[in-house]
Amino acid sequence: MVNKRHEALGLNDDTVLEMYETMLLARRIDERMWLLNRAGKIPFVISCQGQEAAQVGAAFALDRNKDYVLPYYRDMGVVLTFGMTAKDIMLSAFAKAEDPNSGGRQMPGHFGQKKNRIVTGSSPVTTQVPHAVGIALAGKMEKKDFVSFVTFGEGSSNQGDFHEGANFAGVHKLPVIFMCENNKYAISVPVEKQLACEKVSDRAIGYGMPGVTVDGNDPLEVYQAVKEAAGRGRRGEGPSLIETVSYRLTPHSSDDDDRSYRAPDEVAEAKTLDPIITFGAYLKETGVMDDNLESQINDRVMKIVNEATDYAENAPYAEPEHALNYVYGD
Ligand SMILES: Cc1ncc(C[n+]2csc(CCOP(=O)(O)OP(=O)(O)O)c2C)c(N)n1
Ligand SMILES: [Mg+2]
Repeated sequence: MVNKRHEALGLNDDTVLEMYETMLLARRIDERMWLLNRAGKIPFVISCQGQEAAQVGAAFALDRNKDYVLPYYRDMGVVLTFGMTAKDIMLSAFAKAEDPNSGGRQMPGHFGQKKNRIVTGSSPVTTQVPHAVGIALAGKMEKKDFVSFVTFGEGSSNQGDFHEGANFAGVHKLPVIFMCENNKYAISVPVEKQLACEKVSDRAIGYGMPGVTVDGNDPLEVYQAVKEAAGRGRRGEGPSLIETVSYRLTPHSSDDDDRSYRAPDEVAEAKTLDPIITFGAYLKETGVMDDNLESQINDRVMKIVNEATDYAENAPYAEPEHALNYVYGD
């Protein structure tokens, strides 16, 4: 039997199964949203597909009762782990009044839910980074023991917001975990045309923090890196930069045609490393999951996705006169 790497990380079989189920739920919600989009029922999809392992591995390494997360638009795995439900996400996709993210006001993928300390982001990429740093500063000033976890794409790591936030967090030794989900593309621009350095994590040294690059298709490797970074943050040792390398398995969004800038062979090749498949295989090789358990998990996930879809499709839209609520203070 294959070595149970998860045990060396302090994870038991039930926890890694829960990780797998969360990854699978994210994938199946995402797949459903593409179908709904192509059927003309929801306006827009921006996918997590290919990044679920990085997202779920990272979120499981955090404290879901006290840490703050500032996810970017692909982070369905992060927000599901932090307590957002499939129903919440579908309500957002259908832009319905009950959507906890924004009452149906924003595009899907703008995750935000106060009760779970999921801090809403904005459409300009990387603006969540200075916010995460500010939250960490507030936590340090108030002597609270949470870390703030922020994610962004590798293309977005070229924005000034990232560099300003990382520098400030480095100088003030703030408990921030910067996680760059490198999926090799920024819309049509491949990573070779985005960065002059070899790795996004090479940038950490410039801001006085440790930087590592890990396999973003392996939730256990990501878990370990984030766990270590969270420990450093909680001990007052400052921020960390983690780069997870995976691949964007879908077009950039439902409005993009990726055949115009990348070869189908390249996508097919990346699919052989699909974390849903490779982590499922690991669970089987280690005897944690068998075919029967796999089909039970799959059935459970599909039931959740079906119920969430039906609920959200039938839910009411916001009243038109509510459109200006919360735009300005009362
Ligand atoms: C400041 C800003 N510039 C440009 C855009 C348009 N835009 C949206 S997503 C995106 C690509 C981001 O790529 P990356 O950071 O690698 O994230 P990915 O989508 O690959 O996960 C761009 C250019 C934007 N939203 N904000
Ligand atoms: Mg990218």
